[in-house]
Amino acid sequence: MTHMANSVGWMDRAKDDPEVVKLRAHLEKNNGITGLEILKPDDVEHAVKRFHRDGFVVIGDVLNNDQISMLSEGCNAVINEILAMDADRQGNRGSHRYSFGGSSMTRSQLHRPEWQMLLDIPVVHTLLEAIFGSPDYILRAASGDFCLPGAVDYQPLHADVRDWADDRFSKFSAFYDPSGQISIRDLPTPYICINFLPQDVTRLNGPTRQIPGTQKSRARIPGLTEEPEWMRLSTVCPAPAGSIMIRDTRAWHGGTPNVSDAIRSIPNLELYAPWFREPIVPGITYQDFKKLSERAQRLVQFSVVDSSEELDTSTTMRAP
Ligand SMILES: O=C(O)CCC(=O)C(=O)O
Ligand SMILES: [Fe+2]
Repeated sequence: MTHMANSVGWMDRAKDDPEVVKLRAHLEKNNGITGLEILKPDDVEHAVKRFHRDGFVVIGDVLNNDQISMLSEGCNAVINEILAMDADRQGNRGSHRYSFGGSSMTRSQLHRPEWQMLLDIPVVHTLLEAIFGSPDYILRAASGDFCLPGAVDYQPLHADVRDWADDRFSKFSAFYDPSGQISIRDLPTPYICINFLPQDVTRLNGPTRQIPGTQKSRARIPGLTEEPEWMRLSTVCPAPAGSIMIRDTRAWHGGTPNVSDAIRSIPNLELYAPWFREPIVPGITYQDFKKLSERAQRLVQFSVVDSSEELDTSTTMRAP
């Protein structure tokens, strides 16, 4: 067991600061999407419908207890390395907020066995194949996020893909319509993120907020000062450890306050639709690749380091 003090957060804003106490009471009472459905792993048809309607869906009982412990220990090991480099808890996604991938030179944690384990969960493939309508989706990265107790600020709502209709000269543009008629939001989902929950996600520990049905919206995403309260409370909780959250990365979402006593981690796999690509940074050695199942090898085929090259997996606060 990797031990970790859960007092790793809270510094400038005290746990019993009156504003924090007030926020905690407010969240305890009001946080969470009303009637959030947690589907069963074999409820594939329903999951696909929900995903296309809402831009996300939650499935329970995907990880067993051994997988939950392994993933949780893997997260804690990485978190310990990152926090050792960030005494002030400045984070790399806002104060007390971090990206697992953004903290590795590979922009990924695919070199770790705990994230490799996620590549080989049959129900995940059944769901992805049903959503993409094809088995030929490809891994982009194995990453995720965590927030510490004391992450009291909201992360602004955002999408994880750019809307290329507004950003047409980006050198990373993989989709660009010169006539300006079609944007990435007019297409089927280009890229999915699956977050795996190694602990319960509660009203208080920083549940991700998801705004249902925004994956195809062309509206401007509201900033923190214009965001209505119902959106701030539109969080994916309560959800038990072992669940997964499957997200269309175009849907509006963001981090929320962690005013609990414990770290909340949401390690992930990020997957491109068969027809969509952006540059992929290799994250797994050929030796590790050879140990994976055939199914997992197909998934990571563009993430393997050439056998003659070294993989720099060192921890950094800001990946290149
Ligand atoms: O931590 C979360 O709940 C969401 C984080 C996120 O969406 C991001 O950093 O892109
Ligand atoms: Fe995000």
